[in-house]
Amino acid sequence: MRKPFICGNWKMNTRSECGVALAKAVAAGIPAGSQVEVGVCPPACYLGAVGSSIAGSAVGLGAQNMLAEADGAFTGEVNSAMLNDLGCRYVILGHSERRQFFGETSEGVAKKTHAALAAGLVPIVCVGETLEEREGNQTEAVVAQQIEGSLAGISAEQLPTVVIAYEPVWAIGTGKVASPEQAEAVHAHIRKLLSDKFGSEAAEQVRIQYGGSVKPGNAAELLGQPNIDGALVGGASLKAEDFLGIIAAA
Ligand code: G2H
Repeated sequence: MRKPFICGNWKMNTRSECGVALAKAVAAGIPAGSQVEVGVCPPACYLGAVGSSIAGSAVGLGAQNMLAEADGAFTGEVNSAMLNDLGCRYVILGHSERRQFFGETSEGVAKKTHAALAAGLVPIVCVGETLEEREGNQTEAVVAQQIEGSLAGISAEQLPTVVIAYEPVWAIGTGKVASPEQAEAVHAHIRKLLSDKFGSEAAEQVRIQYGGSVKPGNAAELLGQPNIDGALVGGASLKAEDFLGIIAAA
């Protein structure tokens, strides 16, 4: 009932020409009639070029971040109106790299989530624990706090539009992937949290992606779990062949 959603997070990689080639190759490689939703999130400076190259294809465009504010004096930033203008469908919010390197808080992510929804964008809200937190048996509490904070003020009617990405920080770009059982346990926990807060009907509709070293070789087992509804893919989204392999596994 939940459509699988595979999204590439290119992070701060690619250049215009190779990004366009990559996006085109992904669009061309998706089998006709595929039941998988696919997105790519290039760096902000390449959204226009990549977006034009996949216009009308089965691949949606997404941004990696945005500011919640309307136009104004915010040097170096982009907002939801600009992402709309460029044809974006998705925006990744609160990725752990933004929380870690740019001081993003769940409170700030909630503001962005509201702004994204108001603009008709699909927010991909990222949560996940560090290795230290996992080893201290704090995974469930940390994820609960992040979910609670990042979705503050969201209504049950808005919730089904939101995508959650569970990305254990210790599995990001490290080659260490959470086992399907570890990932499923946290995904089930997240769905229970959503169900308690928003009701089971809304919670059942929310796609919860797994992220952290997803590759063609581990994707099928992860995506076969009942509460894993897709993947947010970093490194393996930079090669069309690998990314298409993950899409094929969904
Ligand atoms: C997690 C993921 C993409 P990777 O950050 O969001 O990256 O697949 O490289 O671990």
